[in-house]
Amino acid sequence: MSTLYHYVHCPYCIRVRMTLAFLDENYRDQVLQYDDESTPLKLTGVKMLPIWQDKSGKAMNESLDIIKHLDKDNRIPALKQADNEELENWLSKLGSNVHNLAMPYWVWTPEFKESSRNYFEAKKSKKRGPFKELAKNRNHFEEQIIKDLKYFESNLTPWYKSEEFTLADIMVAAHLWGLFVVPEFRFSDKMHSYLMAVKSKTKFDYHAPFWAN
Ligand SMILES: N[C@@H](CCC(=O)N[C@@H](CS)C(=O)NCC(=O)O)C(=O)O
Repeated sequence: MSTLYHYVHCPYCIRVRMTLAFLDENYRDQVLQYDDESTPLKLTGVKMLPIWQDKSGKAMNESLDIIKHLDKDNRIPALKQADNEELENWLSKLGSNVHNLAMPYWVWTPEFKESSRNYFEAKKSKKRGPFKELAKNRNHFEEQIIKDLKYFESNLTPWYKSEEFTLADIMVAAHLWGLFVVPEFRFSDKMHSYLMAVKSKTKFDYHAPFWAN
């Protein structure tokens, strides 16, 4: 059977999990500890997830390449190139604030053990500063996210820049899903309905790996 190696909180991994759920693929779900360097290095030569390993043992990374590989019958439409580029820029700005806000919470979910939590915090703090400081500034990150989401909401027609569900919706929802872990964060009614529509379309279940074994 094919295997998906992933981190539960990782937005790029969630893209692939949403795609797998949408395509109704059967696969082995393997959540890796964040401090496990040897498994990804052995599979692809880089410590980066998601990794998809097919039945023959061939492994690949890069979420969008994996999605293209899985969606052989082109069941998931894509937006035009220019819209995709705009979306990537928006996601990278939004993603930075989402990570700053959510990381101090993600590390306390059952995905992490003590050693992977310490590894994650040490690695991420190099770029973003200590998690204690991130947590102190959470109102600022939240304000930025809410501002950026307004731009996004104005492009829902009813899917992102489209009358039909596309890969862009998977990419957006995957980047936002981690915010559900932040206790006081609230999406607007419109965003919440949109995310629930993506969930219902894909049959994605964020917590399923925690209950799998
Ligand atoms: N461009 C890659 C990005 C994947 C990525 O950034 N994965 C992060 C987790 S969100 C990772 O594996 N980081 C490992 C590390 O920093 O140790 C994709 O789309 O798959």
